[in-house]
Amino acid sequence: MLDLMNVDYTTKIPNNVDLASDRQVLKALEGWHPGYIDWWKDMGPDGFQDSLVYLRTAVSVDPKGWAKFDYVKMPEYRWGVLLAPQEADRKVNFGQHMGEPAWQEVPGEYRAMLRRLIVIQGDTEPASVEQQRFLGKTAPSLYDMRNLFQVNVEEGRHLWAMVYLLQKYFGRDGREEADELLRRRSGDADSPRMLGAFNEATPDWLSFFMFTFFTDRDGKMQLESLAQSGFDPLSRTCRFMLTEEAHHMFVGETGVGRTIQRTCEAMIAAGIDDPNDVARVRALGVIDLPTVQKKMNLHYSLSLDLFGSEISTNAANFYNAGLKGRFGETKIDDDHRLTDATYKVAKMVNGEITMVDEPSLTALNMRLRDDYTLDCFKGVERWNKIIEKTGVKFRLELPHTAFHRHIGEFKHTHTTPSGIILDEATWAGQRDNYLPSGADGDFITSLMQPVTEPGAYAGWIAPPKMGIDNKPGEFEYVQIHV
Ligand code: BYC
Ligand code: FE
Ligand code: FE
Repeated sequence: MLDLMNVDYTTKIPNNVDLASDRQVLKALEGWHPGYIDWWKDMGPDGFQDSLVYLRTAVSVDPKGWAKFDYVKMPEYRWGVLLAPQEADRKVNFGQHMGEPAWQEVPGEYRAMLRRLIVIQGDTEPASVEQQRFLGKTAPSLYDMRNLFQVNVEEGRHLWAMVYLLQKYFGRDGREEADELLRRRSGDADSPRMLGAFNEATPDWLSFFMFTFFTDRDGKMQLESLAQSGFDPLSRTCRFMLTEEAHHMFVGETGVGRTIQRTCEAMIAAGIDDPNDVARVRALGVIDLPTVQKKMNLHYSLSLDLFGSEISTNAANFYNAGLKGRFGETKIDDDHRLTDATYKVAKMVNGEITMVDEPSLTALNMRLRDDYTLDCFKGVERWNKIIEKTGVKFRLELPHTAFHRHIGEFKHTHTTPSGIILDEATWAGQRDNYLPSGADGDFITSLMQPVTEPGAYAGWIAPPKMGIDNKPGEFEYVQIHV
């Protein structure tokens, strides 16, 4: 019998969905594979395609021991199709079909909606790889370089996950969408990626860490909502993706944590009390905390945009149809239909930011965003603990949700990070105090000198507390020239 916990590595495409006996889908995926490899070689990590990278590969979907570690050349990584095991008798757990058996096939009436959700999710995955493709060249250590590449190959696998759903369940238009996913390019003027944040540059390692903290965390929230889906194959796919997502957020959280740790240690050693004495802190070759705050303001606000408009009929339709739930849907104690419920939404009323009761159904994006903000807040408090322990007097704060927005209720409003409304001219004058300026970027770029000696770290970042796979400090995570 086929063991759905373990991954079949005998086929060209590792999987636990019995592709071997699903000839049509296997053929479609095998047809898509060469284009994917071309895309990876063109748009994946630049300059390291022949290096040996100490990567984990999924060998099972059992949360205990699903990964094995080994040196792999990235184009030879075994990208696979891995779904969490099917739960017996799973139901649609919300919306107008609540209580019906979960769907194993696409309900005809929801085909277009579902395809759109899957395509949007799929589009972000290769986009992030494209955004990060030059970072290997300025990695602060082999450990960090390896983590970057691990994140990249797993985002590649997330693309596979969505392409499998498109090809298996959406016939010809699914195959067309799968091809389009390889054609769009992050930041391209004619053929950009679908969502705003995925067309922004990731110019340096602090941005990379902020991205994996804030933007991959949007991934977590969206995947949690899609894991609730009544369309069972989507739910199972997202459940396994979430186990990988945890590492991406670990990379972001510890990356920023190590950066501020190093900054604070250097300040203490040099006897600098004032965190706002930017010039003196920078002279130590570390990133001053106000600049870390500005980077955070940027990446948090860009990531908030990924939740869509606060009030959205799309979100209500996805929910009613049983396609996309709330964060932790099955643990929430209510009717899971939301026909009469209301939710407090931040809106502009007479030029002021005001909390207004709105129907919960149309406010689902706002609700998910609130859950996200809370999750971010906890992580930022862990960073603040690091600062506090060193004795430096400084706190990082999430900016107001109205700050620097391009989607939704506040897209035409300028505010300070604390949410005070500004006119256009004042905003223009203050912008560089709130968001990274050209000069801030130049300074950070000047620190981005590669360190490729095993066990060594760039001066602006502290070493990690522990190695990957319990490897010792001197471990050569990437054999660059082989
Ligand atoms: N940029 O009704 P609205 C991840 C469009 S990240 C550009 O408010 P809705 C990852 C919208 O499409 C997770 N356009 O939006 C992280 C709509 O267009 P139409 C990715 C935007 O639909 C790191 C119109 O504006 N997954 O996995 O309620 C590394 C009106 O919008 C944006 C998902 O997002 C934007 N930011 O909500 C790697 C899950 N926002 O219909 C990976 C699937 C909105 O007028 N997606 N628009 O043509 C969704 O659930 C929803 O599509 C959204 C938007 C939450 C994104
Ligand atoms: Fe992903
Ligand atoms: Fe991710």
